[in-house]
Amino acid sequence: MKDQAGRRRARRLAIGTAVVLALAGMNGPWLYRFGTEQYHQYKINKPGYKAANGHWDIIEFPKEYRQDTIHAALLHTGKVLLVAGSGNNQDNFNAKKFDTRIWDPVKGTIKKVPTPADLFCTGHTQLANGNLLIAGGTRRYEKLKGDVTKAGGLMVVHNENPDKPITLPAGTAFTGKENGKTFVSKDPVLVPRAKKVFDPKTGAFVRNDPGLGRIYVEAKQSGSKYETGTQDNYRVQGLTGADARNTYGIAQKLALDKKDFQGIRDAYEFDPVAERYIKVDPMNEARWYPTLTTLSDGKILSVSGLDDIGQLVPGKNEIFDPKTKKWTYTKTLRQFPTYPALFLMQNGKIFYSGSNAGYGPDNVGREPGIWDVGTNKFTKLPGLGDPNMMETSGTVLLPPAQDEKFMVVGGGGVGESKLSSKKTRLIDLKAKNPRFVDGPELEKGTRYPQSSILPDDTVLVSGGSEDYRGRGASNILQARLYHPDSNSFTQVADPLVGRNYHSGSLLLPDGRVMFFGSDSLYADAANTKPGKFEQRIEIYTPPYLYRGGARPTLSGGPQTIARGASGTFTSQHASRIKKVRLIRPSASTHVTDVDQRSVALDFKTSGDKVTVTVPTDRNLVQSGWYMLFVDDGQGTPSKAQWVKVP
Ligand SMILES: [Cu+2]
Repeated sequence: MKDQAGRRRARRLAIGTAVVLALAGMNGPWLYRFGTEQYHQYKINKPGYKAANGHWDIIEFPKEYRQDTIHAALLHTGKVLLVAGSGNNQDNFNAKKFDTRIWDPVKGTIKKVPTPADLFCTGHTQLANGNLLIAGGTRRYEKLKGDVTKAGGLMVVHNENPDKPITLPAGTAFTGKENGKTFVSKDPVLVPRAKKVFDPKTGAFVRNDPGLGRIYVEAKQSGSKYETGTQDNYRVQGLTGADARNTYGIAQKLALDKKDFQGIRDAYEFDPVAERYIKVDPMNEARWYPTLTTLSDGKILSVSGLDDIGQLVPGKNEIFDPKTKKWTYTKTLRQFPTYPALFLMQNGKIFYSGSNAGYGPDNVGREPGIWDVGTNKFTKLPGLGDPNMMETSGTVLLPPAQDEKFMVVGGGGVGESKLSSKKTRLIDLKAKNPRFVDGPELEKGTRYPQSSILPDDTVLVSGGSEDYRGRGASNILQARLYHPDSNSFTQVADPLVGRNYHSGSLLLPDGRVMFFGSDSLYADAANTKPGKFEQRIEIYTPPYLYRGGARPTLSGGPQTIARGASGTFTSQHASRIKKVRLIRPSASTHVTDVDQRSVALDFKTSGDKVTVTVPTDRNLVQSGWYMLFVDDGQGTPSKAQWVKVP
């Protein structure tokens, strides 16, 4: 008690001192700022302002529920899955503290969900059965230069024997033929047998192509004297006879430089009804930062990521079959930087906008194009503005999805570059010769812009930062609505919370938009104090919910409508309905959300009924759960009804 009273007194004294200091420093500008802040609060809360600009509200969870949300997905229960894993926090990782929450945006309730692995920087997409497929995550945190004590890196083990594969156990030693230095493997590796190559015309044997295995090796002892300068060929210790001749390693420079994050193979389905993770077959490749995209046949393509030794996956892509729940490699290789923005097109091919989240060499897979996964043909798309600033840009399929127009927003230079782009770029994939053209500019160069499709066919573009991870206090507290019909932006109310790296947004079934995450490198403008992860949620309520007058109602109707089929719903405002939209729920991380899309539906009204028809194209309307919105003549949407397209 005495202690507490003493502390309280001390605090009162401290507050008193602070007030005195503030008063001492008080002058014109301070009073002015106080006054403008009050006026600002008055202004942004006026009904007329909200009806024109919308409104932002911060949501802070009770302390024990807060987490570093890196991933968010809207579930067909109307709740939002928020995944942190270790949340870019090495202490959490070391303590195996992996977090997931389920939040009900209407009731405001929040629940903890046991998290089976470190899903920090996993990939995800909505499945036809209503589950969320989640694959990849974190095996090990990065080690920055200076923290790396043992020289190490990638060893590519070669097997020249066409008759059998060879397994090298963990702890295998490799000695350089030139440099004489010895490195030891951290894990076992299976090296496939060599392939015999024959001349296709004569059938004569030409050569053996060695089987390759990739493994991380490091020096036995600490220190820079064990570093190597350049590429060398390595003898494998402990092998004899033909094995010793057929098996060898090749490594580039093995040094004390930064070691990147390492991925995991684990994959899960998240069941929104049971609210738990269900383990499925692991991927063939470990992946940290993969993109998962639904293909024409309903299978899921998994692309890119850093592998289990922290290297960009060398073009090995794989496909998940939701029926067998197993993964199979695609037949050919194609390499992309991490979290590539890959979208299914109406012709069944994949559109790659060039957006990505920033790991991988700057000359590999950076150019946008159209990819035929079956034949592996890749047709480059010309005209992209600021092509060297595609990292941390955002890509969105503009509404309605039928038009197949995409917008690429902002972005920055490779790695920790200070460059960032003000541009938006537009491309019409239905044009005869599609090419990017510049759209309206943002005021500032913007990395990490969050973009969400709204049911009235506008796109909310918000936040981001001018410099890498908000350096120099460069968060951008601005939001705009993009109007595809007039190709223009209108600025709306400013968000209250800055959001850069590890952030995202998603449309809620009631027409509001939820924002999560942000991971500033520094807490101050001078870049001297470490940043803190942004754990607050923010909700944007668009102008259409402040217009006065009743929003259209929508109720009843079937829960399932097949492609090509119709369903009849009840609306007290049926005669006012001007648009019907089917919106696929978001699954978002690192401002990458390849799931969200808004499909226009044909409809008829009669009395208080509205009958909607789902298009027949499976590439346009992928199987799964959707939010069905009806909009009145002002663009005011109903609340969504959930509809399953089988
Ligand atoms: Cu990340």
